[in-house]
Amino acid sequence: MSICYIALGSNLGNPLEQANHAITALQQLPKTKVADISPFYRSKPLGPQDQNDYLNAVIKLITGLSPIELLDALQAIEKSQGRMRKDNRWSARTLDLDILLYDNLIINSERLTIPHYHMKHREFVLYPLFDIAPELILPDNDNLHDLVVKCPINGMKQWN
Ligand code: PH2
Ligand code: MG
Ligand code: MG
Repeated sequence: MSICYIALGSNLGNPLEQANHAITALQQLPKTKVADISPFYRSKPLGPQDQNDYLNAVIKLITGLSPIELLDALQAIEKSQGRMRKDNRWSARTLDLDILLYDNLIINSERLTIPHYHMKHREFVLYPLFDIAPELILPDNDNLHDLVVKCPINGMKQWN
């Protein structure tokens, strides 16, 4: 079994419902347990500013799915919750589920980049990850605590 951390983001179609629905779907994945869920945060959009604030959270999974099987499963959940794939990577979305980390693997393939791009500089990834994994060391030996200390919180608040 492997330990992985998933970033959840939503800024369309009632983000709180999207997040809760996605977590239920993750709990139903084969060979997979939801081991922890961070608090839900409200963050300013990174990228185009003419979109709603995001709900962001991080979820810890223990899974027997391979990275690609997990990616397929996450994309199926995104799709079932109305995710439209647009050309603009940073456009509003009902649900985004990104694999941040998968054990200590480093993967750079056409479909998957793990650790997730730019995760070291995004408050809406680092803070919720730190909430549930304060001792975490990244595959390149960076210490999560040090990354959090260096990352401005940028007005992020609890969702409620
Ligand atoms: N996701 C993006 C683009 N911008 N901004 C915030 N605050 N949170 C996100 O999850 C997010 C974003 C693309 O995946
Ligand atoms: Mg994504
Ligand atoms: Mg994303």
